[in-house]
Amino acid sequence: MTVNENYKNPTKSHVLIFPFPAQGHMIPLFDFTHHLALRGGSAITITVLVTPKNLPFLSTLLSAGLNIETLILPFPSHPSIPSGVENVQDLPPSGFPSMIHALGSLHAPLQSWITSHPSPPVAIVSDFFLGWTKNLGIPRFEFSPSAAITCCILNTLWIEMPIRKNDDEILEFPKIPNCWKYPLSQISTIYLSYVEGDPAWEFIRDCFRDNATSWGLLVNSFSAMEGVYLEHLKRELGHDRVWAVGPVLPVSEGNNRGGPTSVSVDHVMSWLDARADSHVVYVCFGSQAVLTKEQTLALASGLEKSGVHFVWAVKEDSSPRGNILEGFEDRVAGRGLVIRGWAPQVAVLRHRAVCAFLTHCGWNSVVEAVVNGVLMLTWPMRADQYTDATLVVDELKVGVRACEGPDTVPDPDELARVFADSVTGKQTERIRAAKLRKAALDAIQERGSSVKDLDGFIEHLVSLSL
Ligand code: AWU
Repeated sequence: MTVNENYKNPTKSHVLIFPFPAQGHMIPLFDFTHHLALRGGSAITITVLVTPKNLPFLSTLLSAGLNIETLILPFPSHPSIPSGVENVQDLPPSGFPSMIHALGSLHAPLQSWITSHPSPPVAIVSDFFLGWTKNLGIPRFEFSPSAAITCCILNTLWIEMPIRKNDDEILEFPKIPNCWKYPLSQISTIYLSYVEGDPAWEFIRDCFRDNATSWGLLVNSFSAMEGVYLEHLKRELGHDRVWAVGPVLPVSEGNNRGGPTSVSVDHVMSWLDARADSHVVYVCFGSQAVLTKEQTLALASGLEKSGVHFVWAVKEDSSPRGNILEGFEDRVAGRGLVIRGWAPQVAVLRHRAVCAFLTHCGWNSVVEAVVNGVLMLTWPMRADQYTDATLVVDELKVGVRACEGPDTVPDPDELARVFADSVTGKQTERIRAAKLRKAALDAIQERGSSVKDLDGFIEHLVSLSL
């Protein structure tokens, strides 16, 4: 993406970027910030707000020689967050609400930084979990690391607050195109945990409601994939300051996208180089999900029975489980590569040898599979992953269901069939995935829809400082 020299802006528009401290949220917003700095050139200057322990994740961005400064504020203490923890990676999935609530305590220090700044930001771009940043006296743009359909569903849930009776109740969303409906147990985990009257939960509810009344919205998606939902959002929000700027991809293969790993990127790449085209299944469940011992063994059995070649990123938590895959790796040697810890996911999905991706349907993983034309085998577990899976399988038809649920232990024989079929069959889905890949790449070309939206956003930023 080249600098757009058309922006005439002598005063430079200063924009503050505020990510939510979780890999799946920081990665897309930092990558977006990189594209924003490149495209905006000298017309804008950027400050990124992080707490001290999340500063290392900015290393790639800060070493890119761009107009980017940092604002480092101490992590606020919170009764439910152990001292020293500043990222939800170090909390159980149930830690999201506490993290959202804790970060709200940055309001005062952030407000005083803005007020006392010699050249204060004209706007703030912040993660959708940080709706309170709408109340800092400058226009706030929500950045959604999730799909446009997720924004539609979250707006409906937190504004209409449908009564939750039981997990099996079917919740309908008649105002959203294609009339989505879900068992209550499959919609936003945070919404399901909401406790009326609890001050922390009232704060969280207000954060989500602030999203719907913020100045604008940026989504890591593109109009050819989610146009109907992007147009619904413009109608629902009452303005057209909705910009689809995806697929948001890393500008460079920065090292620090995640965490430690047992296998070097070079080894993974040379292993894949030795495989035939479209022969490898990649298995990864994002930066947070940790499979139970039973799920891990069932998945290993399915991979072994299937006979496919695979790369499996196994995420382990601190629980002392020993090597539950002992013997498995020997039995699949030569056709299976197990990575303990962080896999180079973007590079793996881009490799010619990879043909299918068993994924939990975190939105970044979906976007990365789409932009590489890789068939998705869906196993949604929580949060927005069920709606992502529905979009992928039922609407876009570029994936097939493999399993669902955070506690489900899959049948190894059924899983083996899905794996084998994903390498030899599913031509219809594969053809559709190739077409969607082209649409994704077109969106981020010079005259593509997402570059036009990025330009529209930058022009709007420049207009705020005139
Ligand atoms: P992804 O969105 O795929 O999954 P989570 O990490 O679970 O993040 C929200 O982010 C999702 O919509 C939520 O459902 C929730 C959350 N990665 C990697 O490079 N190597 C690894 O071994 C593991 C992950 C990268 C991957 C992607 C990101 C994970 C927005 O799912 O490439 O960019 O980490 O994000």
